[in-house]
Amino acid sequence: MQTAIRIDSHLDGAHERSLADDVLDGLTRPFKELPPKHFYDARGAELFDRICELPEYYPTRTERAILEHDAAELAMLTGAAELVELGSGTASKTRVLLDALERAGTLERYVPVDVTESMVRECAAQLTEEYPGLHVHGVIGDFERHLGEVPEAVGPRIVAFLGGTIGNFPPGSRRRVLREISRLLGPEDHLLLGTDLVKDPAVLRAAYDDTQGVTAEFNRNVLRVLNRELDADFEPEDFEHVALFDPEHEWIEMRLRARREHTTLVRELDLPVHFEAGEEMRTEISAKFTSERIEGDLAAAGLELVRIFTDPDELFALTLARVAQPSSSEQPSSS
Ligand code: AVJ
Repeated sequence: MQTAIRIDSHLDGAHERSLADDVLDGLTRPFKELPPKHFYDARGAELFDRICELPEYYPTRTERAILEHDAAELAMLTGAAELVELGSGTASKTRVLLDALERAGTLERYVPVDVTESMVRECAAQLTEEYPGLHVHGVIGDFERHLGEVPEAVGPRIVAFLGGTIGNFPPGSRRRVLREISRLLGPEDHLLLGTDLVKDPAVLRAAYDDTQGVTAEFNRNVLRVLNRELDADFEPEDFEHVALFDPEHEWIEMRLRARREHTTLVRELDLPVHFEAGEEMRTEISAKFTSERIEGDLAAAGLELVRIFTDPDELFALTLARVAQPSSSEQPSSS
């Protein structure tokens, strides 16, 4: 008998090395910068969950509403036997899709890909219980490095990259990530991509600078990660949370602004880091999209749009895409 759960782990200390490399690289630049992926230790993940519940932070609940509204349509358009989810986390939105695929009678397997081992194991156990007959093949790893470890498809698949996380990548890397994801897609498969949309800057700024200060705490949490993992001596309260909308790039930037001049020591790297009073360090970009940008990025990755699903206020988009079919104009028939 085949067991319902299989989990492969690809964690090998590379994550810790990448933190050290990113800190050495990012904190020695003239404009200091830390990549957002290091926000998510246990406390960071918890703070992010709280952000998702905030009245100002519309993306999570809007994406869920779109899924709830259009899951049946997605099941019909894709006929998917499996759902591969990149950055699956607690898989809370996943159930909406799994329900629709189960109702359509096509669901066979769920493949969560996430760096957090406990989340992959717990959701595998829960989902196999909730969906009798479902196989779960978890991949514990980083979606920037371990996409090659995703198993062969068991049938038509949806690769879901939800939440708007693609917006964390600047334009060039974004297209590289999409191209790598596209390698998981055969001719019968689909990508389901969540992206936040361009809108009133005041709405955007509020979503990243909530009145309760949860996002500020989330932002400062990266300093606690550095303190713990690299034996640094940041004083998180020495930094002020900044969230601004850059209208030229159409992205939100989060920064940490030093309240006073000081030098921090990152002991594990033997690295003193000096901050001027008022100096700002970039900790995240979160790109906001138009349908043109979504289509352009897809095309650059060899993908084509099937359909964009959005909410009535057009706050957020879920885009269904597939590998670009050579069009008749590009490939004139030789016969
Ligand atoms: C998880 C990357 C989609 O950019 O909105 C939330 C992270 N940062 N509040 C986003 C985040 C500040 C979030 N993503």
